Amino acid sequence: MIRRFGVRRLGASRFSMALLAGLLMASFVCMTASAENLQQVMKRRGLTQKDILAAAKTYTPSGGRDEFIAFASGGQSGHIIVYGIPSMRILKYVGVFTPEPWQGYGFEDESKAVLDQGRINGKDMNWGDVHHPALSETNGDYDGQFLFVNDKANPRIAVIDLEDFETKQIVVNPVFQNMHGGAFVDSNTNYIIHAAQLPAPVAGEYKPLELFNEEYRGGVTYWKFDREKGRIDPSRSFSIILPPYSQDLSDFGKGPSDGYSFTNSFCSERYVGGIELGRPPFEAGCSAKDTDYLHVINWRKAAKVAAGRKAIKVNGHTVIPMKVAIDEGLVVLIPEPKSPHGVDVSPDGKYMVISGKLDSHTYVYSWDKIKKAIDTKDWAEKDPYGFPILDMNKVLHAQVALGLGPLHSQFDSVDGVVYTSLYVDSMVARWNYRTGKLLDRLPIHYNIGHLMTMHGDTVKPRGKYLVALNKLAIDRFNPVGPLHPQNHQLIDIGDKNKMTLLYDMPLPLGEPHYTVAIEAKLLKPRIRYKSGTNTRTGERSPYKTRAGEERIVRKGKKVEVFGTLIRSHITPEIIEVEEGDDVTIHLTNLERAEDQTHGFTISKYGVNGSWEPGKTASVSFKADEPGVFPYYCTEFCSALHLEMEGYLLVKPKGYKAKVGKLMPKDQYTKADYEKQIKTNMETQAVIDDVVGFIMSQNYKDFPEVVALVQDATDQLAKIDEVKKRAEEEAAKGNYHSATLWAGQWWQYQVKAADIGLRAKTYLEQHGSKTVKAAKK
Ligand code: CUK
Ligand code: CUA
Repeated sequence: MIRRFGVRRLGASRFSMALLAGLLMASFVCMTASAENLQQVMKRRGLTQKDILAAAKTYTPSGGRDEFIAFASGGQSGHIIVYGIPSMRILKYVGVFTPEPWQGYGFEDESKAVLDQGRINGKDMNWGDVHHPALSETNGDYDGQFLFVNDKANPRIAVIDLEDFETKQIVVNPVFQNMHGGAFVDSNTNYIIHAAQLPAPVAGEYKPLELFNEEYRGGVTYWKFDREKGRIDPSRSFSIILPPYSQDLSDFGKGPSDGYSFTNSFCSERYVGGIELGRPPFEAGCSAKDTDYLHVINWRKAAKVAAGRKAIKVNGHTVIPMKVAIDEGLVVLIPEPKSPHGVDVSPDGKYMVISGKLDSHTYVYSWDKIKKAIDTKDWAEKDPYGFPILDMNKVLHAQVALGLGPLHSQFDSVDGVVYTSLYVDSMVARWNYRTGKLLDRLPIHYNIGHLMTMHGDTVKPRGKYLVALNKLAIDRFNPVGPLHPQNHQLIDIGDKNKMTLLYDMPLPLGEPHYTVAIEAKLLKPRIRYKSGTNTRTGERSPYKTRAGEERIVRKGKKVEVFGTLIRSHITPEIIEVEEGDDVTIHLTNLERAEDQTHGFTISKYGVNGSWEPGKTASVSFKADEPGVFPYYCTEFCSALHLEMEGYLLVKPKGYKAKVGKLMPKDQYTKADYEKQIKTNMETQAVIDDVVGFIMSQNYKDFPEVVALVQDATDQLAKIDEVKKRAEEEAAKGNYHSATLWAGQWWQYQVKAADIGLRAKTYLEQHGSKTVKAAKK
């Protein structure tokens, strides 16, 4: 039918007949290919019914959104990895402890200032061993406002504001040398906990290993979070000094156990290895005993003690010495399974689930029993430092054999149901911590570390999905050399009888440890900044520059450029300095439209940055190399992106300028000018059309469109001036210049039209007035 219609209609020469036949053949093949049905695809790709069902549970069509957003630690990369669940599509890498060039993080002065907060002993620590992200909580559930994450290697905590997914603050621990057990927050994000791991003399002092028992110490830091400011307040933070037991993972209590925190430990043997000195190694000595110590800490009382006179200052930081902690009854110890790796408090706050890597049992402790023992001072014994130890059997609720190498646990939306990772067995165990019954086990690939369920460490787990965060991928993906990606496996936990593996996602950016996932609807990230914002402080930048206020200011050897970025030019376009000048370029992105980011780089000067709509940031450098250095925008921001360029001229010392002609002044004629004016008139007609459409709609109901209209209006407002100049030059018979000014007039029109068309498309797609009416 189609074939006959086409041939009859087009007829014509042999040549075109041949061409047409070719085209029709091609379309015929296409039609066959596109008609391949599900069974055929399954056969071709070797997929089973089960695969198709799994695909249907994760596949997210173009434009579709995810139900949950996950924040994975980026391991050695020092970043945070953001991805969607169930699609497992990676959305962003957030630079935290490490520079991230795309976001300009660690390149602009403003973000350098954040990274600089993380300097230690005068050294840049441009990497981090990122382990545990924690989402801020209100009443025990995620509120979508902040993300905290720790660096284990260089003991630091970072604050990321989820308003824009940018790192805002890094704090360095002033008393401990290495910290693992954080970040975890209490039910209302008063404090962020961070526990020291490998014991060391306090405040980085030197002490010989022979004094390990007397001088080496562990401890826990409680960083005070100031909600109003969205920053950690070091002046109201404190640490408790603890025996050298290698304090490890921690968790805060909830509900009845709110006010307490729980910190594991390993190597409570206080063993010091030294295989080369003839001593048995750390791993032997650190796992000799059958149990280690769970530290139960009354942090609410500790905060009061920290504010009182018994606390001391070490490196300007508030510290509660061990003796004070013992006298005030802030800490009790409970024996826990050997070499534990996770302590997880149940959603109701009544149970603590702890697995020992070297004990095939997972232990469930009862908060009621612990509290009773604490209240009645029912100590079994004291440790060598004087901390009370409870009788494990009096506070245990259950011991459950789940499999080999149990590590971490997360909770389900179904009451009592918990999931535990089995590192050695490479499995996820589903079980009930109330009854102690094992419900199901699912093999994963391979060697799982943490696991994560949706809101799984809050008072209100959402169930649905579990992600196994596996340490080894081995054969799961196409090989990419000896260093393999990590493997995050998505598991369906919606079926109450059986867990089902849905999807493997390679994570190629360091070894992620923990991950947290929040309902996407709880996140409300902004799409633009208020014009002139220093995004790292959230305040208005003193360097904010408006259109028309661009300028270059010289004070002695210091040159400051106040510039702007907007499709498709950088103002100023030429920057002239002298060799040896200290140059700072402050740039403001004037755009309001969504996703209109500009980049800025100066070739061979190592200058780079990213400017999202409304952002002001600065780049500084010494102009120590004379020459001509092009600069340009690094984001493909518009049709004239390549023309978004300029020159930095660094004049050699003592250079005397010779006067010359910049460009020919008679290239364009009257005919060129008239041709350009005609084009401008035609373009204006298109713009009028688009504007007419937008104005006829309820566009003010769509903030995205309002922003676009503002941007377009800005562009159009610039036309008056260049139009006037074009006309003046033409009146004087300077057609060369007149043509160029008329050309610039057209540039503004094109940009306005481009923005206008985006607004029009948006209104059409999002159902504005007439579109809705048409649908009825
Ligand atoms: S850790 Cu890496 S698997 Cu730092 Cu929480 Cu357990
Ligand atoms: Cu701005 Cu490319």
